[in-house]
Amino acid sequence: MSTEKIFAPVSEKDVSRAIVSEFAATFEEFVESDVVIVGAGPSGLTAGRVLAEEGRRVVIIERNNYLGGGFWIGGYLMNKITARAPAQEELEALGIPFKEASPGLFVTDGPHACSRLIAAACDAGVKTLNMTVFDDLVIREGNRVSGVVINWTPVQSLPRQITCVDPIALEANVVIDATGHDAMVLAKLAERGVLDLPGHDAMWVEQSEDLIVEHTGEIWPGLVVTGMAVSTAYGLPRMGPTFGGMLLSGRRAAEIVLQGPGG
Ligand code: 48H
Repeated sequence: MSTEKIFAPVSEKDVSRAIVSEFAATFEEFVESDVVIVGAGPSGLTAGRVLAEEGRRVVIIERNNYLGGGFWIGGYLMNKITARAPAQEELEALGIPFKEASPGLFVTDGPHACSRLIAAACDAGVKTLNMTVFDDLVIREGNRVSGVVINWTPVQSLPRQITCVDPIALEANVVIDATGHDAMVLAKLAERGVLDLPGHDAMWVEQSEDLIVEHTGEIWPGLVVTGMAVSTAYGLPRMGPTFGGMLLSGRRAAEIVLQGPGG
């Protein structure tokens, strides 16, 4: 039997050191960035990718271990994703295979589409902090949003009587709320009574997606809203399991940041 080893001689300390030093270096860099996006669903990943392609330093905060939000599965736990024209152009640009289910309606495999969307954001230079939960906003002069307060997701499950773990903050020129139905970033302003958050309306596919893209934008100084959070913010109809509006809203959010203050 050969005594030659297949793998390089690396010990436990080397593995630990590689993880700690790389994580710390990335984290240190993104303590201050151009854009912080909260939520790694289809709208947040698209906004992040477009911004990073334009050279912006972008970090996405995601409370789950996995990225992708609701883009892995379509409706009713079935893993097919649909998109209405012209959003198939977004799928095409990412090399996601799809077919036309009926005129103007396209269907693709959720896992294939979602993994491509994540990879494209990472390839463009977006950094991600997963298992990290948005906790609050940093707000400064002129009521301008200037960053986010975050914590490790598991901290939320610790009993208060055992420990209290204070969060930390990241600074950014612009924050994007891409947290979907719950609009968690906007909810912090609503909690303080300074923003009305009506919640989304009933389903009406043909109305909702145009309205979401139209309403995507800066909702508070330094704070842009995208994706399903736009419906929640403005009381717009929901669209059900079709995702073109999320992709185009993410792109629109990025364009607004690029044109606007802090862009
Ligand atoms: C960190 C957080 C926090 C927090 C939430 O839900 P998403 O996929 O969001 P969108 O808007 O990109 O896409 C919406 C789409 O998936 C959908 O639900 C549709 C089309 N519904 C239509 C209908 O009629 O029902 O992703 C949001 C992401 C998720 O990954 C969350 O885990 C994350 O945001 N998130 N991350 N801190 N406090 N809250």
